[in-house]
Amino acid sequence: MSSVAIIGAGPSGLAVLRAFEAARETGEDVPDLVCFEKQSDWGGQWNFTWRTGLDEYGEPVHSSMYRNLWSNGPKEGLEFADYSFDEHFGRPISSYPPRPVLWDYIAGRVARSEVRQYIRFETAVRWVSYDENTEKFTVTSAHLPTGKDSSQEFDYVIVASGHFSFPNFPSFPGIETFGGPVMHAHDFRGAEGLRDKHLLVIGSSYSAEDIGSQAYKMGAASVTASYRTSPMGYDWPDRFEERPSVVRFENETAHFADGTSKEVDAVIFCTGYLHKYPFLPEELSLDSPNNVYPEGLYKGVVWDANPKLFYVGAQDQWFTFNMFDAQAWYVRDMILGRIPMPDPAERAESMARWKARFEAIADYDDEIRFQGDYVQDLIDRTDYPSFDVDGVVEIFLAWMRDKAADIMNYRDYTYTSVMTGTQSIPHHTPWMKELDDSLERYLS
Ligand code: FAD
Ligand code: NA0
Repeated sequence: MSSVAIIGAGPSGLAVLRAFEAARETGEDVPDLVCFEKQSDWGGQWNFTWRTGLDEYGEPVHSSMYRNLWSNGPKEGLEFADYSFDEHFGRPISSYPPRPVLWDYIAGRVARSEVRQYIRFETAVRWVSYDENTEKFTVTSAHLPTGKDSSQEFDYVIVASGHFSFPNFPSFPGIETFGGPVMHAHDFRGAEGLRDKHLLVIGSSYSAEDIGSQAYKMGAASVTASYRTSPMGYDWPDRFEERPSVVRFENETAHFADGTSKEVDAVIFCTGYLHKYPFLPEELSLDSPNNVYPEGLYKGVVWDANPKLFYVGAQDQWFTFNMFDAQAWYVRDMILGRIPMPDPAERAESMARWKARFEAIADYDDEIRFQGDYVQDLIDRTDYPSFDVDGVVEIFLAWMRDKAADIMNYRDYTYTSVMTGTQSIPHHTPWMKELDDSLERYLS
């Protein structure tokens, strides 16, 4: 019996466990599985913590999520094909649920199976090495409550440790003279303290958009978003504006590339995250910007330089949970031998074809279609329940249009599930007025 180590029990690692469980349910012999998870519960980013910096064991805190985080895309885009929202909640819900509701959904699918027994919680993977002679990996991990280290051999390793946890934290001239709070989005836990404050967010992607919107919602005096390459360009309300790059700080004054300046009370770096795998040697470690086609991965999951190592969830994400499923089922079938591993030349040819298409991506619409085709390519090759991927692409395109039309209220819009045909219902309270993100309030 072969053995598989899975690093991380977030949505990607859980997708892998669920994929093997599904094979077991059909009578297949599956490998010995060990899933290492450094947090005390599953859910990855969706497992909120109030902590920042280091946790109670001196480990870097994983989750970058915060209070009052509501899904930034419609749930109809991420729905599992084998476990619908209808099945979990028993009735239609809105299209943009808050974090605890999505955590409940993720956990609900795996809680009713046997997969929890494979997870070693509060156990951080410290190092993975590969022996060319034995063709096995050695995974060294630390049980955090006891500090006890242990090592174990595996035939395969699946990296599902996420890539929105290690901040990309640039510097700006004069920032050391800024007297107010300066933090990265990774350490942001809620906007309540920003009421009546002037906030500067640096960046022009999801974190800048959402943390800026949170601050606005919670009564910030003003929000200024500084872009490096291009503005988000939404029709922002009064008190919310975009300016080009910060060129320097002088105490509490930020000076921008267009010659303007603004005095602000707090600065949040929404400058993204690094792919960082401190437990992997260089030759096994993915090194990529955050994009939809990281280099070195055949079919987006097989580490080409050592095809016994896999990554799940390493792409930038339009599709999330159902893409992790598509990847997990595919990786599972490679490990089970249901899908043969192509030789290096065939892998190189496939990667070159996808890369050429990736390099031709012109805009976000193209990028969404690229990821849709990638998901379709994977689900066509396994028994993961087929679903209308093009329908999901259309939902994402509609979401982009709806955001452009109404950036502060788009979360009040509703969409139709391609899995069940269920039309979602509006949440009982408009997003701008809803200050309670609890599951109880949501379902009330
Ligand atoms: P993660 O969720 O990051 O899980 C990785 C797991 O690996 C964690 O549990 C971690 O503790 C564990 N781990 C890491 N290193 C080790 C180690 N050395 N040893 C043991 N365990 C380890 N997606 C959406 O679809 N909708 C959203 O609205 C949305 N909002 C987001 C908001 C924020 C602020 C962020 C940062 C991301 C958001 N995402 C959203 C994307 C999110 O990353 C995915 O939904 C999903 O969580 C990715 O799953 P994952 O399992 O790949 O990674
Ligand atoms: P993210 O927004 O944290 O989302 C991660 C941004 O940082 C880009 O705008 C980039 O600009 C900018 N940047 C990088 N270096 C910079 C520098 N030196 N100076 C100025 N700007 C700089 O990160 P990215 O990678 O999207 O953007 C980096 C993930 O978190 C996403 O998957 C998102 O879905 C998720 N998220 C979700 C939510 C919700 O669901 C909220 C926050 C984050 P440039 O110039 O490279 O364009 C509510």
